[in-house]
Amino acid sequence: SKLMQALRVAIERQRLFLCYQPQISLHSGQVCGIEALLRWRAEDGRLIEPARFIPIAEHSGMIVGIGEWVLRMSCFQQAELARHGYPQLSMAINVSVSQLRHPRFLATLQSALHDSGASPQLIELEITESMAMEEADFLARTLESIKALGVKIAVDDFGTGFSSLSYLQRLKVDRLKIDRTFVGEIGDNERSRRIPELVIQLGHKLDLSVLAEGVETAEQANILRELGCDDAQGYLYARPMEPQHLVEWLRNHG
Ligand code: G
Ligand code: G
Ligand code: MN
Ligand code: NA
Repeated sequence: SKLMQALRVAIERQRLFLCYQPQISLHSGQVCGIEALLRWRAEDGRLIEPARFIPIAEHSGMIVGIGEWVLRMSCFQQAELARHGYPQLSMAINVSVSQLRHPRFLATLQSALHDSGASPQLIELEITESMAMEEADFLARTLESIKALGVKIAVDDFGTGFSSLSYLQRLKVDRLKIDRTFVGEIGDNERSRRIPELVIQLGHKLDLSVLAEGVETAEQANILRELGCDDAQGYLYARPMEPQHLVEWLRNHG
């Protein structure tokens, strides 16, 4: 397709880059981590959203190379933040299923950790809930190898899949990320808080930390804190930003 060809050219011309969005502890108010988010700057300067090109990258196999690059860049960024005086910040990295399925994935992860000097305990791979559901057998083994390296696992978009709870029993994950569709309505009425509340309780019962995505207002943050949610991420705190702005942002918000 045309978009696939354009993506191929964009990779050659290094038009893909990572933005970083801070995550805040609702307990302390301090920054606790960062999520790396992929962006594509088109030749005319517009940004193309990952939702548009990740599926094409998956379909064409380009995701393997892209994913490898994302993994390495994010690990190097974590190590660089440590050198800048932020040695405790975790780095969340989105991974796709075809990336995990690739026989070289573990070796790639290991060399990214080794070459960058990133702390494995501060690297968190995000898998989506639908991925966790569909690939439970295969993932159970892969996640064990990943966790043997000390790397953490988060379930992204939690609550939007079919939420069969059986995979949570089987897969050794560390964190649930409440999807932003639940967070957006949380201030509207008491009823809209019931699912986030239940997810927080479920997560804590399973000894998982819980992060709310898409927090845009102080009211939402207050409600989530009252519900016991651990961490939050969203425009209230910061939009995803380019790496050159990250350290300055941290200095002003640390
Ligand atoms: O930043 P934005 O809302 O546009 O991201 C939308 C989704 O794109 C994310 O939730 C995530 O699932 C996916 N995504 C973002 N960056 C990456 C990446 O580096 N790799 C993969 N596989 N998916 C990503
Ligand atoms: O990995 P995941 O699909 O959850 O990616 C999160 C996406 O949500 C990012 O692409 C980011 O651009 C977007 N995002 C982050 N914070 C907010 C927010 O407060 N509101 C909205 N609408 N989107 C957000
Ligand atoms: Mn994510
Ligand atoms: Na999400």
